[in-house]
Amino acid sequence: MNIAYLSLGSNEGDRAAMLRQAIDALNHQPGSVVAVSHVYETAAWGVTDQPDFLNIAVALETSLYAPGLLQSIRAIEAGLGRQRHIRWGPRTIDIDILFFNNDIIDTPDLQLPHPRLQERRFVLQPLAGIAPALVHPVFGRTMSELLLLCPDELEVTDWGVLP
Ligand code: GSY
Repeated sequence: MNIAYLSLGSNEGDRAAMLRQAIDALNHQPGSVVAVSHVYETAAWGVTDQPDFLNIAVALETSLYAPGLLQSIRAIEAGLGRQRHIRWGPRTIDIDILFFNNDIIDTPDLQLPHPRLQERRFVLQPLAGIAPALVHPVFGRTMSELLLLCPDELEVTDWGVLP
């Protein structure tokens, strides 16, 4: 069995419902969601002139390998209305693979660990809640340490458990 850590975000439609539906779909298809972080309302990163996101991190046990998981995630995103028009623009759901075991992958379709996770408080804050001692296989730092070192100053507000 493999363990993947995922970041989920939504800033279009009923954001909390989108996150719940994405968790249901992950449980239905590629594996079992074994941990869900608090939900955070977060200012948009990248293109900042867009609505705030709700973000969570989850741990997923799966028998798929990373490329199969990516394919399954893309199908879930499409099923939840995700359209890939504007890079870093608003979206009903976004699911990013952050880690897949300790794998290091660098292909055009998939880079693992996620190459920008250490720059994003909206990723690290939820992730450190469910996996504080998880060690980044390249940087050798835990998620708690990366959160302390993160330079991102965009606002991240803890909403508690996903409603
Ligand atoms: O990369 C994930 C999609 N996304 C997000 C996000 O999930 N949260 C915040 N706060 N900003 C974002 N910008 C993008 S693109």
